[in-house]
Amino acid sequence: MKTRVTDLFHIQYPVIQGGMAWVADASLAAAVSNAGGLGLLAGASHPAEEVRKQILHAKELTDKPFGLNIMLMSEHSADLVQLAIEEHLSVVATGAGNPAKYIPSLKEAGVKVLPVIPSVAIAKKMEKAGADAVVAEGCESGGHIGEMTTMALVPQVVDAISIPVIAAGGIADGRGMAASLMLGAEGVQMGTRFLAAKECNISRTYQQMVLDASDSDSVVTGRTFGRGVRSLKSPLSKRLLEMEKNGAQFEEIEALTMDSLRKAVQQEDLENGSFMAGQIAGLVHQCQSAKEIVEEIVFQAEKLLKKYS
Ligand code: TUI
Repeated sequence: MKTRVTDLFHIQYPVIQGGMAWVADASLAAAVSNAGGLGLLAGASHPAEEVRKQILHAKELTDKPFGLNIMLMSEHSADLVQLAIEEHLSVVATGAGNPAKYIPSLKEAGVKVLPVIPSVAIAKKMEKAGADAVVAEGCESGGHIGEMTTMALVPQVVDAISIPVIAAGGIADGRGMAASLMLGAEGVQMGTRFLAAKECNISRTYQQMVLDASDSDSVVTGRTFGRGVRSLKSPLSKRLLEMEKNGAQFEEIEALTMDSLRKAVQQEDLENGSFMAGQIAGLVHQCQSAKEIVEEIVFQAEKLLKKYS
């Protein structure tokens, strides 16, 4: 399956793994890259030297291209940009902010830049700033989200810009991938499906919650502040929604969410964990290797695309 995205990143399949904070480590990123997709390491809010260890580990696990996801709310963003350049990474993906000021130095160093965007206006800004491609992420996604759905966002972004568009949000199988390509996307990014990968090092509690989730088991907290975060229903999300209803401050909600993602991923903390996942979790029932996931999705999408061509 060749698109401008496979050419751009020198990968076999246009399948990109979400750069999930606290989740996307060397084990997962290398497994996705080895499977022919593009793995991403999560910069999250880690200092550069910690992320460097993950990069070196990933380089031991794969000789295929992989990238670093920089979450722009992190105080270490500038250091992570320098790190990506020093380590000659092939791509930097960004989320939760505007990466424009980092694009010239990354491009000069030959690092491809892939911003995640939630609207047409920001997509246009990113193209102008020199991004190589964008991920158009709908609000079906887990984690920090915008307001647009994938179905409405992707074709409007495709019409608005000339660089390749990758669809994200609500995609977990070949049907979602085929649909994304029909909308004009040239690849997909998936987070939730990879939460159920064998190489994904999250707590058993977290993985089981994803496998057990139904279509309506996620909620969005923080929306009143224009900073929505989608996670699976849990004691904490219930508490957060209650706090929000009672007029809690944004900082209170945000601080609680950030730290609780770590508690969900690294500890079996059902009470205080924030189990970020997308609406498509209801479709994910099985723990499989990254290779099985990537191949199954691509082959199913190819079959569907042939059937309707
Ligand atoms: O970034 C994500 N998803 C994330 S980041 C994250 S870590 C976190 N933890 C707790 C609370 C908050 C964050 C968990 N999930 N997705 C990509 C994404 N980027 N979604 C939305 C955006 C975005 C939003 C505004 C991108 C750009 C933007 O504004 C750009 C501008 O011009 O200001």
